[in-house]
Amino acid sequence: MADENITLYGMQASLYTGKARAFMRRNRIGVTERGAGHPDYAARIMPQIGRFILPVIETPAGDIIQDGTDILDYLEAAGLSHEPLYPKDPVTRAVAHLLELFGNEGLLRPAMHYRWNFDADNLAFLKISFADVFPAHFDSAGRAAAFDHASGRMRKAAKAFGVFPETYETIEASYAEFLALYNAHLGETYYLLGNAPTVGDYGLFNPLYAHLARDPKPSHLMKSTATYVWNWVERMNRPEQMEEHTLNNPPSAMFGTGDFPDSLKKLMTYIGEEYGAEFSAHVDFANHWLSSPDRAAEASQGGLGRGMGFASFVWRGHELKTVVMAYRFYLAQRLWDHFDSCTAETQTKIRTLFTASNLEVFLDKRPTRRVVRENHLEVWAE
Ligand SMILES: N[C@@H](CCC(=O)N[C@@H](CS)C(=O)NCC(=O)O)C(=O)O
Repeated sequence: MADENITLYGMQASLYTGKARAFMRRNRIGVTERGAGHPDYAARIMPQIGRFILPVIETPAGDIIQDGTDILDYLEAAGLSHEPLYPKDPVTRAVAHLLELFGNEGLLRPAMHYRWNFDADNLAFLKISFADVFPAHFDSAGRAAAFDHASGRMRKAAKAFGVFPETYETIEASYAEFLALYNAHLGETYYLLGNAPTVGDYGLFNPLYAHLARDPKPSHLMKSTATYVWNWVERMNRPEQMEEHTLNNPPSAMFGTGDFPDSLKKLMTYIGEEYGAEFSAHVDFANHWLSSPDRAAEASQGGLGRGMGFASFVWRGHELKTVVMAYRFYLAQRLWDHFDSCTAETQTKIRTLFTASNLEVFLDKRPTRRVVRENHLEVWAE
């Protein structure tokens, strides 16, 4: 390797690269970023991870880690972080895992809508941003063709997440509600769960950075209607040690069970409304899929494609069908593993808190098999 830094293969406009980069910046971990158009990505990295996907890190010792969540855990386990990813209080940690799941996966509709349905505002910007993943030898016609191909795939992906002309208005209203709630919360605290970022902040950072803070259309929306959220995005992405002074009474520690502010509980209630039915339908779909003998045999053969099929549910008055991805269960398992490891007394506290916001589905609705990651792919465990 060229230096002693970790190499991050990513892209400025990539949603899932955001949290890996922010974590390394905040923890001042030496990193050299390469766009995935770098020749090493195609020649050395892709053959090892088996598909085109971002982010990936390669350590000076030659370890290759794919997946934003696995990257954070790897760096934390290597002792490279100075801010703990997981809150010590077990109830707070359950909330962090819920927000990790929702942040990674529950805001894809606004992220994709505000990126791909405002071409007059966004397209010139996106064309330049996407060049990160194109080989350097492409000429301008090659870049234009590659952008058309990549953006065509992403516009298709937006539909798979439920973004259609009939849902645009509801997506905008629902995202405005999210921004208002998160903005109100961040008017009381610098981070989601107190005085330092956790996996919950990093989960939310994914959609709220590359798409919703950075693309021109939603960037203006965030700056003009949710300034505290914008400030949080900047803070999450900043390597300098900051002495903050802009809030009147920010928490001096992480929140604990007894002192969750109302603004956090309102955000949790929003998650139940926004994402509960979808999550539940996806688990039902996966269990049905797993219960068919052919599928079960297929599942035990190794890597899963990204999407298993489409599940139907009602979202804010719309009949939606969205793509079911095993990766979401991989994230939800982190909440379940934590919950299952807690004492009965703590479990009761977590359940009481989740029930108050209609979030029991996220504790109780589970696939019949676990998802594990093997050779950089999601696989159903035996
Ligand atoms: N769970 C994955 C999600 C990665 C992911 O979907 N990355 C996108 C970029 S933000 C990607 O590589 N897409 C390429 C494609 O689907 O072709 C992670 O965090 O690594």
